[in-house]
Amino acid sequence: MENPAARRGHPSGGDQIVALEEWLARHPGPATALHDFDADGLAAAALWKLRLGGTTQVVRTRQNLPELANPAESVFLLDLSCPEDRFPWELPTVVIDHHPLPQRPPAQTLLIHDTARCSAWLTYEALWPEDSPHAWIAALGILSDLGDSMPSPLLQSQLERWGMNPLRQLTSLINSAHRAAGDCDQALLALLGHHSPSEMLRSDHPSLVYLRECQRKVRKRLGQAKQISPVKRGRIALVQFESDCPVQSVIAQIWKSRLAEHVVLVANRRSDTAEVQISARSRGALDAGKILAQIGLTVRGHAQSAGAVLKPEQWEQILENFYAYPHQR
Ligand SMILES: [Mn+2]
Repeated sequence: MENPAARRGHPSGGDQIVALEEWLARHPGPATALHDFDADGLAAAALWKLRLGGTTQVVRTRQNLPELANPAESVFLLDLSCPEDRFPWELPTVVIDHHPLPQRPPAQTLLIHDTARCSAWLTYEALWPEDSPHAWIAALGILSDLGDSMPSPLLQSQLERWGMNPLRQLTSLINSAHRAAGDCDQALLALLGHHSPSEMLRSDHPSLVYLRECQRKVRKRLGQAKQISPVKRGRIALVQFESDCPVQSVIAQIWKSRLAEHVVLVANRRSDTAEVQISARSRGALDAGKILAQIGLTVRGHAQSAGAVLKPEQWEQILENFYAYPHQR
């Protein structure tokens, strides 16, 4: 069998992709792809739908997986981690993801997994030949999750072809849907409905009109949140604000570059929902999860990039621990 992944230096030597080919042959029935709401998850979903044509369903919270909204015979889980033990459905499932794997992935699961890549990148490699016209969509996912200096031949070839600015602008537009607490299906429609970055940037398609509106709202909210100064206790720098947009990870990213010695902890007390959204970032050897555990806060994700969603009363308790923190050391 032809094995493009092996040629591209895929870490599994292409085994995962051969396994996916076999899996697709065994499960020809209707499939649903559950996907994350950011540019990586949306790009993965667009690449999946362009190739397999099934139903997509955006997952609005990363805390738990929803029930399937449509009947399906198999499921793809894109950029949503992999749960421990079981899914909320009893269907054969493919997980395409780059987050750390659980101890016991659910039975009947095919894993397309690599922590050194991102989900759009893995989806593109698994489903598309190297020179497909959709490579720019994968590049948006890589740019959003891994940054422009990622030594990915796929990303670098697309940056050369289309330019850094257009791809950055599109990544920002795609991400503005979830950052404005808006309709992420509009971002998916925008990716599916355009043939190139330049066409999409110039487009007056309703999905683009919508995304530009989201982007204006996000810029306004970010401008407000950027005014807040961090409060430091021990190795933790806390930035706390109230907003109707989930902009906490952008704010955490901004402070991370200025606070190399601290775990940046951003708390967004959502004014439109009864939730406090947490985003944590750190640099170097600082493990955000370990340091935040010292104030009783459990975050999910990577050592240097993690998050959580708390009830206001849970957050109040964490805040108390935070202000008492230096005395506990
Ligand atoms: Mn991702």
